[in-house]
Amino acid sequence: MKIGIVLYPTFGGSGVVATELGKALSERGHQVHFITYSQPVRLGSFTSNLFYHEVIVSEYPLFEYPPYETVLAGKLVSVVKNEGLDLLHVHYAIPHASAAYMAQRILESQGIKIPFITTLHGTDITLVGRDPSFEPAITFAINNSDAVTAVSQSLKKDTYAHFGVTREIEVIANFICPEHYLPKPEKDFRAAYAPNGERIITHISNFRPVKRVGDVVRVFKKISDKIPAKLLLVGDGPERYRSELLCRELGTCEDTFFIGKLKKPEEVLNISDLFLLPSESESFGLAALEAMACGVPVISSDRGGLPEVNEHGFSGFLSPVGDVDGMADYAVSMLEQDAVLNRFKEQARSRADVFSIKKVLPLYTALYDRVLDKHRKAVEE
Ligand code: GMT
Repeated sequence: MKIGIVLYPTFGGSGVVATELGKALSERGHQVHFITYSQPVRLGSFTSNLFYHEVIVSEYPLFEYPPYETVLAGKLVSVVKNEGLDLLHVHYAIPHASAAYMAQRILESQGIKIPFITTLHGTDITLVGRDPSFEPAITFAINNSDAVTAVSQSLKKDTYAHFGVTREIEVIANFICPEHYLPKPEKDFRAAYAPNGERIITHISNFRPVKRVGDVVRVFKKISDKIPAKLLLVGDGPERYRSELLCRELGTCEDTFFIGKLKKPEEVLNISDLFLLPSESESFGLAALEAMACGVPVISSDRGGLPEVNEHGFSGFLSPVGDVDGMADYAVSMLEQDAVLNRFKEQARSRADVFSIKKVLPLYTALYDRVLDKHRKAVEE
């Protein structure tokens, strides 16, 4: 199969999932073409059937806002025609689904028929997408996709609740490639951060308000009042400065490390004892799944898709949003004794196995086959 994957190339979960999906498909013999504005951060090295097509928007003084969607649609038309793609799979509805729809119509006018699949990831529906100015285009593009998937039951429910979506949405959960998360002893720099055997607590995000990084810092303060611990904060974004101020206010700076963005989060996760994700909303929580894959238990909020990923009392614990005391109590209950912590670590890893690429990839390829089959029949009629 020749598949075009449209994605955000950044550290965000939707881009990571789309990149890993493309890599896994190419390893199984499919030809994959990534189409986006910059090289995806998780791409790594190329193989013979992986391609990257950059979308470049020309600058022109008239454009206060560069017309990315129009240029993307044009790029899709060109890649579909020149590479002979069989289908397009767009990750994140805005503006990828409407650009794909536009490309589909243009190609149809030239006698080329190609289906497109839209995968909804979260903020395209729960946050940004709810803005009334986006809603009509999103609803239309979802209803006119050849297939739509959502990364959790919760996101599927939210999509039906907030958009006039009438079509079927299939849930295909996010996934991890377990072998990427195996410990690499040469990269074990635990002693650099925790020289006296302190517990290492980690949070990874884009530091947007929805992630509630302030709660991470507050929970850590309560944990470190009881147990020697260090906090590693990975990522960057609008709330970083405020989080740094809060550390100073709470007097936890000495034990906190702001590491910044990392291409390989597993290097930090492999030395971590606990992962915190107290988000206001989270359609899935890929960062939590990556932590679990490294054998790191998770304390998260109970919002959105998180209960579908983090099994309460098994891979970690769930607490209501903002319940800093509850989250700290759960953390201490896990971190106090090695035996308890080790049990949770094993359980976290085994929970992550449920989301292994081996189980999830066949769901995508089966969907591709179904969509292509239906499409071929429609063309023949
Ligand atoms: O976390 C973010 O804000 C980035 C965003 C994205 O589109 O990359 O993440 C969303 O998609 C991820 C991959 O499906 C999910 O794991 C995240 O839960 C979701 N974020 C939110 O719902 C806030």
